[in-house]
Amino acid sequence: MPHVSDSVFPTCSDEVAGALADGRPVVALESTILAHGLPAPQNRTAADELEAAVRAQGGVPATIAVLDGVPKVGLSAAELDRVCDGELAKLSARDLGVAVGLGLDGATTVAATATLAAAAGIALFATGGLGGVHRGARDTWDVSADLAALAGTASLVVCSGVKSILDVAATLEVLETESVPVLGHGTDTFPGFYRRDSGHPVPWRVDTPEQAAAVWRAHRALGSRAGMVLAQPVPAADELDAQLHDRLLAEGLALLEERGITGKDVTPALLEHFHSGSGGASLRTNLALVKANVELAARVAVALTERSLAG
Ligand code: PSU
Ligand code: MN
Repeated sequence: MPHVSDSVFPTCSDEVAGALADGRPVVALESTILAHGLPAPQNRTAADELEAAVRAQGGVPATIAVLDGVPKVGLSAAELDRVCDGELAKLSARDLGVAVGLGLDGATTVAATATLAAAAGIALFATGGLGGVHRGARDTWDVSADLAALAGTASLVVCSGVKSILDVAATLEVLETESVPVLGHGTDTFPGFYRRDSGHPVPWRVDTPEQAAAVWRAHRALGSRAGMVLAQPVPAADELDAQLHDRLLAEGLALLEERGITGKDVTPALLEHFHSGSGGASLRTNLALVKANVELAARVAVALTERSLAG
């Protein structure tokens, strides 16, 4: 189990600690999507809805953030308020030590959340879209640390593919190089976040949470240290219109250039452009896909705890 040192071992809420001790299904949820991916006040409602979605499937939610320098796994309502209200820093895996060492607050990305979740013993993790290789990465070198984290962290991330703002083909190549299995759930094509189909095939397909759980068990039993991606498309009724999507993407990328936005501000700026430019349509899409991913993650977590799969 990768953990940094005993002094920064994540602090689990009583509920999460109890569930882990009893071997009950737990699903990790990230906080960057709340603090930087969704606007207020919808982010606070989303935080509750996502946790409720885990519970509805029989799981225990564990939203993760760093508060006052403490990596927390499982947040109280007041702590969720802080994540959603405040001006929290965006913490990727490399920033965890800084935040802990300096006693800061921060919202954790996929990379940082997966690191803390695995350290706490939580395999399942749900988010919206994985970070990846950005368009133009040949010049900017902008490749999300989410990929490196997945390469070395035992985390099963349920997502709607990678954000369509990225270079999807290059991201899939990196995942292949890093030996991170990529599974489509009920689909032969890799999802494109706001859109159901990124135009790229998915290497493997499963059709049930039980199959995903069986693959994860075997992946771990074979000794892989890598994570795994379980990708499912946004529900058809919530998909963003193709033309609107393509227009907002072109505009958003131009805006980045114009404003000189780089580094960790790129993804939040593009998501915000989609949300404002679509009059809220992309926000509905984003919320719908995260909720569906959280539900699927909880079902896989439940399947993992079932003894019939133990062999
Ligand atoms: N999924 C969403 N919204 C988000 C993210 C994922 O629906 O805001 C966040 C995750 O925290 C992910 C981050 O790790 O975007 C990627 O940021 P970057 O490209 O800077 O690595
Ligand atoms: Mn980046």
